[in-house]
Amino acid sequence: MDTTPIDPGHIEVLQILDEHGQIREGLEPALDDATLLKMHRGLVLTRTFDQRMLTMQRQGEMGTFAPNLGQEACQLGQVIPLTEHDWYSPSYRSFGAQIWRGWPMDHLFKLWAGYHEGFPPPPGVNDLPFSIVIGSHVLPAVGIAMGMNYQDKSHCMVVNFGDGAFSQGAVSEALNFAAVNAAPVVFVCENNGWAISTPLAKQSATDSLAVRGLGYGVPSIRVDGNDILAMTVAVDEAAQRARAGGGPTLIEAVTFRMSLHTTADDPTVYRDEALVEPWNARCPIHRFEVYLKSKGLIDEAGLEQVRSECDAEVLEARQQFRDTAIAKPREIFDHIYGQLSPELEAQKQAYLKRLDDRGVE
Ligand SMILES: Cc1ncc(C[n+]2csc(CCOP(=O)(O)OP(=O)(O)O)c2C)c(N)n1
Ligand SMILES: [Mg+2]
Repeated sequence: MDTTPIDPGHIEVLQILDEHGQIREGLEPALDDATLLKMHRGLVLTRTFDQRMLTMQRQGEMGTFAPNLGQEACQLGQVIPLTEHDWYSPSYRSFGAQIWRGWPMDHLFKLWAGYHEGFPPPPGVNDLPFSIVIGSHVLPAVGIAMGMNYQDKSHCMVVNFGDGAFSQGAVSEALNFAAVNAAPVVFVCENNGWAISTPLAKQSATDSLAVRGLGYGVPSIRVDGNDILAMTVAVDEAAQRARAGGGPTLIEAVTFRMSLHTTADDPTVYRDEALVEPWNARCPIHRFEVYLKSKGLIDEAGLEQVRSECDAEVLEARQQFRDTAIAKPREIFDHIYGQLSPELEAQKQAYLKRLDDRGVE
């Protein structure tokens, strides 16, 4: 046996745009002006959608949903480098990425209001529906990536999961399987510090989750998840390596869950608000706006215009949702099993009778 001490490996940490909107020397990516402005619009649209959804939920128009305040850059950065041929497997908090990938917003409103029409990915969008069973979608994502290998396709899969999901055994299996088989997959662990009420320190004995990738032989990197430039560059590099046959990458995107876990949650009962405060200064949108202004790409009036255009777009989608979402209470047993068990069939008949008795269509 070779008794040379084992190199514990090296985790690169990437930040391009610091908290003050300053570029770290020599790291500015070559993105054209139109792309930078499109990225900015994507960030603002994501936040606007999030805020409108929260209001609609509080007014009783929306079901439970998982806000993504503060995680906008992290989410967009993981899909900006993807082509329409690449695949994306989101988590329940990924609606910013889904909008970027082409999910119409009225479709997403339907999804979160509980209309089954909102769940399937729109035609032509190579995304999977998300799974609420945390971590369960990561192995199937590797399977799809393996399929690309078998079919000799030079595309990749990006799969998103949280710091909490990383504790699920299936995620470890997925990393190992992908590494051994050089599956073209980019694992993006969105480390927002919390898994509902469980802080990272109770989830992991290591500060960084990226170190786990080294044990599987997966190139791994820790990225400032509130820096859209760093996220885009890291995912682009990983996606290119995957498409070229270089196998998987693990990206730990460090961010923070500024808001509620879901609208069914109240973090004030388990989280000291003082922990949230420092992250206000790390706002991913603000720092990108400082950068765009310093490049002369936009000014205060231009920012105001983007905000009001995004709001109008979201309100139009909300109207579309209101006009087309029609509750069909008679369908609630129809989309789960191909054939109902005798017990469920009996429940269905009893339920339909109640609707009949009350004159519900
Ligand atoms: C297998 C499983 N166990 C428990 C839950 C309940 N649950 C829903 S979200 C969540 C926390 C997930 O945290 P994380 O993976 O960090 O993602 P985040 O919500 O922070 O985006 C838990 C425990 C679940 N959905 N699935
Ligand atoms: Mg989390």
